[in-house]
Amino acid sequence: MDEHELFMERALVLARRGEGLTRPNPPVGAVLVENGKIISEGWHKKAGGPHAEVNCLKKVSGIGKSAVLYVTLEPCSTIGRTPPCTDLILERGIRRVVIGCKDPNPSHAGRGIRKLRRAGVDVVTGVCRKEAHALIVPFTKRMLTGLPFVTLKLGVTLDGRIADSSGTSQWITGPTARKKVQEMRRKVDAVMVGAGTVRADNPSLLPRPAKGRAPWRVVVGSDISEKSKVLTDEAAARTVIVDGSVKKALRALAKEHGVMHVLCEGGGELAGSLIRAGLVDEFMIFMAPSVLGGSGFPMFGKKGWSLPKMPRWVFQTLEKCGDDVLIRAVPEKE
Ligand code: AOF
Ligand code: ZN
Repeated sequence: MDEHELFMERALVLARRGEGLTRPNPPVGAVLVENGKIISEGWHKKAGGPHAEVNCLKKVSGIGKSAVLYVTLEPCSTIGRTPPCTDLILERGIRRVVIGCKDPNPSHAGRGIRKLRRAGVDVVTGVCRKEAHALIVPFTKRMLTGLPFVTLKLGVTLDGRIADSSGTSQWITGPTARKKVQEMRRKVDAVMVGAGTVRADNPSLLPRPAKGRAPWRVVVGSDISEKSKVLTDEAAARTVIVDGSVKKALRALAKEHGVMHVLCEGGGELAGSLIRAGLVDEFMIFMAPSVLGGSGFPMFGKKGWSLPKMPRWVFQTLEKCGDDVLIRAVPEKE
């Protein structure tokens, strides 16, 4: 790893602290380096609040000529809720900026880089580009399509069952997998389930410990008890009931509440319908080394596909997760 990558990795770590907090803005991290040492750090905490660069630069007074600013995302160049970071960089006399990836926001894309270069700043781009891109995938999806990025997470047996014939699903996967799901809930803007899952498990759908994070809860189907946790707990105001088109509801959540990343946690019927609607961007399948057999609930519902029409995925990663296995996959592009 070269020096640029080392400091960009640190900026990425800082940026990740903002995941789940910044909607509709992307999580961004910045570090200021002088003589090979980090002298200041910052990250974006909230839309409307200071950008990562501002949080990083406000902590230092005199900035030396040799200082290098590392930012995971191209600095913004126009006035949004906050003034442009490119102006601040120039004002503070920074002569060298290292960027992770370009901002997909059409009102910035490439402009920030050009503006800095025109002012004589030495700009290096694409350092840790893959990771920097990966971090803002939900932001990019919403920005370019108006729809949030949907991760479908299911905990299944080896034979693809999510509950036994009585509807009991707790617990198919082990504590390590469940802990990982809590981490995932902390990073998203909304957690979605079908009404059947609310009836069967009465989940809160909130991350534990919450630590200031309160993703929207989305329940698809209206047939749930008034006493359900999602309707009665302290975060009840943030529950949306969808009794119609899921796509429309997701678009509205993206538009009105800046929701960029939705985690769907089942059940099978909703999972199947999301696939049919082409709404799933990523699959996270936790597979337990156990079997429920034919009477258990199938992970994608009762209705299937014919072989020529079956959905195909591309496996991305496969890892052991406690006693279970975590498969990350994405839909195959036609
Ligand atoms: C940066 N640094 O930390 C972030 C950036 O409304 P505003 O002023 O907050 O601007 C939002 C846009 O700025 C957002 O759509 C994205 O393009 C960029 N986000 N840019 O230089 C940051 N969060
Ligand atoms: Zn900015």
